[in-house]
This record gives sequence, structure tokens and C-alpha cells, in this order.
Amino acid sequence: MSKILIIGACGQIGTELVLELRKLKGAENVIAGDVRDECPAILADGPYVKMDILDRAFVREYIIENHVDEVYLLAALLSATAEKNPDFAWRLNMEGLFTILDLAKEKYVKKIFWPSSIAVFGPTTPRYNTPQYTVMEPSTVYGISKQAGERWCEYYFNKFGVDVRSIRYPGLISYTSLPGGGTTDYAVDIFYQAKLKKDYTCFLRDDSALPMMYMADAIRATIELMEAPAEKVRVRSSYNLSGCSFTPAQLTAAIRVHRPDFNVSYVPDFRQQIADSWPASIDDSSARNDWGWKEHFGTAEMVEIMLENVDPSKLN
Ligand code: NAD
Ligand code: AKB
Repeated sequence: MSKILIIGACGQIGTELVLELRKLKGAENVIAGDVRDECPAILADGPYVKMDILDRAFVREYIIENHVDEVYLLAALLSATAEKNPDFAWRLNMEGLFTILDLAKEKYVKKIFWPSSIAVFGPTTPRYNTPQYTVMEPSTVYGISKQAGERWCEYYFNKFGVDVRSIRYPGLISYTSLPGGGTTDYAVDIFYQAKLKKDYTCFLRDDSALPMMYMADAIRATIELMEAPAEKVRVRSSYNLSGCSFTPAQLTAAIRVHRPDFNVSYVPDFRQQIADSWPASIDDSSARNDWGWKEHFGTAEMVEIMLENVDPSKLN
């Protein structure tokens, strides 16, 4: 059985990815790695390593000594946090990727998953049904780092045969762990406030449509892409992937079906400019044609699941 390492395992995606991969591959074969000192209780049934992806020597030694075959590299600063600390965001989002790509080039690592984002697109990209191949002029440090990362992934595949796979995730919606500083985070925060029966102040305009996806779909897509035969993975930069798309007003209306008294007001902040530069909806026909992607969750199902499962005590 291959040994899998997930770096950035304690975050919004990592937590659920570790849980799912451990179900499929056995807990002992899936190592959770993160810069955090403590392994969260929810991941305590398998191995945990405290590692800083920027400590290249430690990461190399750990991967080589532990015979890690597959790496999921999730550690990054997301869009909103990255705008507050551009130098560090560039460093974190790029340096770790080179460490792992180089380990694969040297044949220590056999397969890599590295997530990109809808943030690779920019204000000059067609906003609706954004194609796989189109104008890409990202205007955020996060988007620039993701676009550069995509170029490097494709380069390492073409030049060195590195088996690296990637998805341009839309905004991900989940209740297991809290999101880590993105522009799409409102679409998670809103459920906690709806459950607390409070009003919610949204940091985006009511009509800001963005591509979104329920986490279970994102985790399934990630594992399906990683398990697809190599010849089916024709895009080696990153795949467009679509789940659902909605505005804050549409999400509020879907929540009000279950909580009619819930009210949202709109006070856009700096994240509005980021949202305005991103697509409203995504054409993911390459992922559908190449490795059979199909989403399972629409907005209404996702809203029902979120309202049932979010736990506001996590906000403390
Ligand atoms: P997150 O912020 O929730 O989690 C990131 C994790 O990385 C955290 O647990 C953090 O402790 C860890 N980390 C930070 N610095 C580290 C370091 N130096 N070394 C090791 N670990 C470190 O992020 P997420 O939402 O889970 O996103 C994971 C990846 O997916 C990122 O690359 C992100 O850009 C991408 N992505 C996420 C979304 C989304 O909506 N969540 C959408 C598109 C792309
Ligand atoms: C963010 O908002 O930064 C992320 C993303 C879409 O990459 N959720």
C-alpha cells in the first residue's frame, strides 16, 4: 500500500481529505502533516507529523525516510489573507511546491496533488461559463501564485515526467472545520449565524455570483482525479471544476426556506474587489470528458446539510 502524506492536513480541505483517504487506504497509510503543534482530535486515529513546508531539509528527509509515495500539498495562504501579507503568501504558496515537485523529479515521490483555484482567472476573463483555456490575468497575489504554480506543474510534467494533478477548486462549503481566510468564506460563515438565529452581515454585495462546491463533492473529485489512469489526465496545469454557482442573495433565499426569520445585510469590504475579478460560473467539460467528473450536490441539498450539521460552538 502506498504511503500518503497530506501537508496542510488540519485545514478546511485537509481534515476531510485525511478522513476520507484513511477510510479508503487504512489510517496507518495516510500521514497528516501540518505546521500546527497539535494534531486535532478528529485526526488522532492515524499518524501526524508537525512540519513546516518551508523547512525544505526537514520535508525532504521526512518524505525520503518514510518512503512517502503520494503527496497532497494543501498548505497555502488563501485570497483574503494573502492580500494582507503578499510577500509571505508568495513564498509559502510557491516554495513548498518546488520542494515537492523536485522530490518527484528525483523519483522519491510518485504522484502529487496540488490545488489551484478559480483565483487564477482575472477581470479580463469571460465571467460566465469560464472555459478551461481562456484569458488569465489574475489581479490578486493568491491568484498570481496559483497561476504560476499551474505553469510549474505543467512544466515538471512535460520536462521531467512528474505525475502532478490539480483542480481549480471553486469556493468550498463545509462544516467539519472552519475555512481559512478566503473570499468565499461568507458562504460558510452565513450558516453559523443562521443556526445561531442571528442576522448576518455579508462582506460581499448581494449580487456577487461565484462558483461554489459542497466539500463532499470536492473530496470525491480529488480522489477520482488522483485514481484516474495517467493517460486520462490530459490537463497537467489544473482542471476547471464546477459544483453550483450562487449570489449571497440567492444563498440567503435558500436558507430562508428553512429559517424564514433569518436576515442578511450587505457591507462589502476589500474582498468585494477580489470577488469581482473572479468568474461567476465555470465550464468544467474537460474534467467531465477526461475522467468522468459529475457533481452530486446542488445548492438546495448543500443548504439542508449545512443547516443540520454546522456547530456554532466551533466559533469559540
Ligand atoms: P486552510 O487555510 O483551511 O488550511 C491550510 C492548512 O495549511 C492549515 O491547517 C495550516 O495550519 C497549514 N499550513 C499553513 N502554513 C503551513 C506551513 N508552512 N507548513 C505546513 N502547513 C501549513 O486552507 P484550505 O481551505 O484547506 O485550502 C487548502 C488548499 O486548497 C490551498 O492551497 C488553497 O489555496 C486551496 N483552495 C481552497 C479552496 C477553499 O475554498 N477552501 C478553494 C480553492 C483552492
Ligand atoms: C478563496 O476564497 O480564497 C478560496 C478560493 C476560491 O480559492 N476559497
